[in-house]
Amino acid sequence: MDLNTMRRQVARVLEQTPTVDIHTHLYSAAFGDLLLWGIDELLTYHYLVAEVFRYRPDLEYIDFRARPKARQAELIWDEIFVKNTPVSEAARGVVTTLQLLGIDAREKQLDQIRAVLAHFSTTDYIDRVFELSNVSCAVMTNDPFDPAEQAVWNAGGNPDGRFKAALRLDRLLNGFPDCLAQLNTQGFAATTEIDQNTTTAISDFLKTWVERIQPVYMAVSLPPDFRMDDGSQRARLIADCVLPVARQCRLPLALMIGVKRGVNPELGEVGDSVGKADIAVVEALARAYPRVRFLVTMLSRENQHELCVAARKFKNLLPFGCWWFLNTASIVREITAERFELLGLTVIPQHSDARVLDQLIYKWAHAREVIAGVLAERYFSLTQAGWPVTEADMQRDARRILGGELLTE
Ligand code: RAT
Ligand code: ZN
Repeated sequence: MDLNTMRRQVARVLEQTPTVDIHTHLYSAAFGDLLLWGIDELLTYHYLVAEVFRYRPDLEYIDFRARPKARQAELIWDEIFVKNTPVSEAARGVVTTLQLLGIDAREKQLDQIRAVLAHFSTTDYIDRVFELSNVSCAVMTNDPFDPAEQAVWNAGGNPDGRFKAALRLDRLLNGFPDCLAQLNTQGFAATTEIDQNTTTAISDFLKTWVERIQPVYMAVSLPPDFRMDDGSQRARLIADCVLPVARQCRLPLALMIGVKRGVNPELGEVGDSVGKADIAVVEALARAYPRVRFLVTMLSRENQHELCVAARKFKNLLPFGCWWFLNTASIVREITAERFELLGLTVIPQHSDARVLDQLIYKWAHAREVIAGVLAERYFSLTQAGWPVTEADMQRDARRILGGELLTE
């Protein structure tokens, strides 16, 4: 078999493998308006908002942000898709999504696209998107301090098995003082002093939320200068509350390292950037807490090779995903090849980070295509070395890396 035939075969196997998407910002229908979907949401995705200012440097950030969402969507459509060719990864994603939904966008009429999508109910659309993307389960990002989410969890939570929870700890760990009032309202008597009483209260808070939402893991995003030995509130809360609860509840802790929040504050949530982190902090955590499983993704391209090496040294480290600015075809290809070469099939190559339901369609179409290309090359060189790889082997491997098997190991 030649390499191209093998590529096609692997691509087909990956397309047919139901995928567990281990990090999204999606919600089930029970969460009402928290679940975003449709063309206007797709167009106002923050990755594209960042790009529109590249084409229109004359635009004031504040003026753009003051527009209603529909007007923002129209502007982005016009600038990136009509007056220019949508070549960036996020822009191509909209095109792939429309194509796979069977929407003819050749006339570039936004209203026509809106009209097609207006026929769907939310629940029908969820079914359609899960079917088209072949995602079997999407892990949400659940913030225990968000009142809108609390209302849903208190009213019985999420009944849809295609969505699973993840307990996100950003507010607790990165802005602890701002959480105190809410912690107390929720019945957990914490104070600014991280003493025995406060660590007990926070641990109880975590256990209560674990019980309530049954998360697949706990997670936090961290800046590039994150350290455990700086005596910060964050480091103490991680050491004294989060890691003991992770251990006790047998929950992995996902560390998403390397985000510099608010580099351009005028852009709001669009203004975050990237910085290189110190892999030593990951090594130290993995070494000090061998019984805790760490899912790790790092935002800087420069950290990827050392993360692979760290995972060779610590079996409790599981690298996952090509996060955010790394989620472009050329970089996913590079990182995925590096991971397979250094770690075999013991990584979760990608997550979608979808914020808009429809994005599952393109993020997984694009990811599968790149992963298939990389895997086909590995298989091809094995075949050349006298080690034939059967379709059954490919299916088994695909289930392992896409099907969520590594998460439950
Ligand atoms: O990729 C993104 O959409 C980012 O804005 C973040 O949400 C990041 O993925 C995160 O989870 O913090
Ligand atoms: Zn995310």
